[in-house]
Amino acid sequence: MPLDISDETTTHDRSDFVVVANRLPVDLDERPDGSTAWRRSPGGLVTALEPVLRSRNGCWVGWPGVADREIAPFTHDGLRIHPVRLGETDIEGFYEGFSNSTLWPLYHDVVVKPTFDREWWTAYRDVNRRYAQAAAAAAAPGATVWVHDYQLQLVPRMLRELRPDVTIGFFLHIPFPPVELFAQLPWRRSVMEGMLGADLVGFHLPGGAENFVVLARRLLELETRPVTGGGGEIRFDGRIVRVGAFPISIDSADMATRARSESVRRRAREIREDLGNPEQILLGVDRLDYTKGIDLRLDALGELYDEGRLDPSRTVMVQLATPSREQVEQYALMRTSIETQVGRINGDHGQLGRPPVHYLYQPVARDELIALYVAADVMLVTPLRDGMNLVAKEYVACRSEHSGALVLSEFTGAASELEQAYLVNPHDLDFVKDTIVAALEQSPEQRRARMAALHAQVMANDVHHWARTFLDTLAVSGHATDEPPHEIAMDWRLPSTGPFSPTVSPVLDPAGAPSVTP
Ligand code: GDG
Repeated sequence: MPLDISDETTTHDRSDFVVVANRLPVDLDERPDGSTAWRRSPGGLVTALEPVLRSRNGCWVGWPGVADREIAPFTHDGLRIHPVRLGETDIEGFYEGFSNSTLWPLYHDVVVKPTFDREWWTAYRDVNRRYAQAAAAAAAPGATVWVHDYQLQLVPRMLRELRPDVTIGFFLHIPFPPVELFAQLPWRRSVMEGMLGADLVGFHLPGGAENFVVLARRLLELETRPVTGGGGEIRFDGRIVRVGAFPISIDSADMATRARSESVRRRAREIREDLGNPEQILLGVDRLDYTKGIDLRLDALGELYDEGRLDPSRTVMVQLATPSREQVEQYALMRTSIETQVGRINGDHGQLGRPPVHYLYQPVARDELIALYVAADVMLVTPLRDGMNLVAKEYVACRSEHSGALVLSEFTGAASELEQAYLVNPHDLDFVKDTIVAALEQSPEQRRARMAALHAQVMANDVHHWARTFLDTLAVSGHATDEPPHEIAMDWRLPSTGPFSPTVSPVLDPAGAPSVTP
């Protein structure tokens, strides 16, 4: 039932632009003396959206990261914040359960078996409704609402029921899986219909957009059509839903500037000294997650030391693994197994005070991370599946001098754009090993040529471009089906699929069915 928004006493507080994401861009800092303060959590999303949030009286709807806190909407550093309350059982069922033990593994090629639990689904639906209600309360008449990611796929439709007057965009930050994987989900219809509540549904890659359109046609039997330049349109519920690919990026100029600063350069030199002045430094930076392929790159490194192809006194590795989802069993198991691997390599190949693998299981400050990027000769990014992977782009943005090399999994979204990286199939251990050696041994000319191309790509396509392109497309999307469908040439900078972006299923899309892409 639509929400009554006619009350003039409250509408002046509502926002013309609302971002809805699982987490707020601020964290509640609880000090030992019992006092609390809000601290900005730096992230690409808030950086990208800040100018729009400020110019359009914007508001951010999300969870503040602490359980069972009822917090009234407030303004922090000029940003309007609308907190959503989650209790302990919501966190278990909605966040740790359905979001991170059902959807996350299912959408990442079932690297780990997803759990289908009916109670988690109920929690997911209930919590999505709460976010939709908060967004409905925050949005001014005719506002634009941008909903983010897999935790909130039901919000667009729920929000549309409450507020048919608003324009709704949805962006998925993780891969959208091949059709036969998505079809395993017992609640597949509700999830599809949830996203179809949006006027524009965005993915990182054309392959994800294509999978979504095929599912709409095959599973929901909706009418679909391709759009000039890629993506598609779906007729749903008396409206046209636009679907497209918008590869996310980073604040490239800011990253490059920080990397060139004297303090970061100095810290990078100190890091090299602290590591014992090795000839070459390999670096891995990931949330500790089974999708990131940390174990595979350690396998490769261990074998290279075992075989004497790398000398542990000359080539060392730093692996920064940021703690993540520690309450989820698979993450705890993964941590133990990675730490066993690190221990074995250091036990076999280290000397006193000189371990070949330097492993940190803790978040580090932004400038420390950038100093690590600057210090590293070869960056190892080897996920089994990753929607985009911002770490790869961050490393490249830091290489203004065109030094360094990027070893990059073909199964990341970033591989579609960073074609000059050393692309690897992370499952092919011998190839990963050979590629690491090739990246370490490349000539300075090769290094410069490859990195110059990568750097130019990342500098030209930043997160501001991503946000602008999505919001511009959203502004011209969403119209009643009695109007002729728009013919909008989208800003496609990618080939129609990445090297290994999800493919269209032969199961639900039999050969001969009309393709949705041109
Ligand atoms: C999801 C998708 C998609 C990491 N450790 C520290 C730290 N980080 C920062 C990195 C980077 C971010 O976290 C990680 O982003 P990724 O893209 O690599 O990976 P996910 O967290 O899985 O992100 C992914 C992304 O959403 C955006 O759409 O690319 O595919 O899975 O920015 O720098 N930052 C600091 N200290 C750390 O210790 N300061």
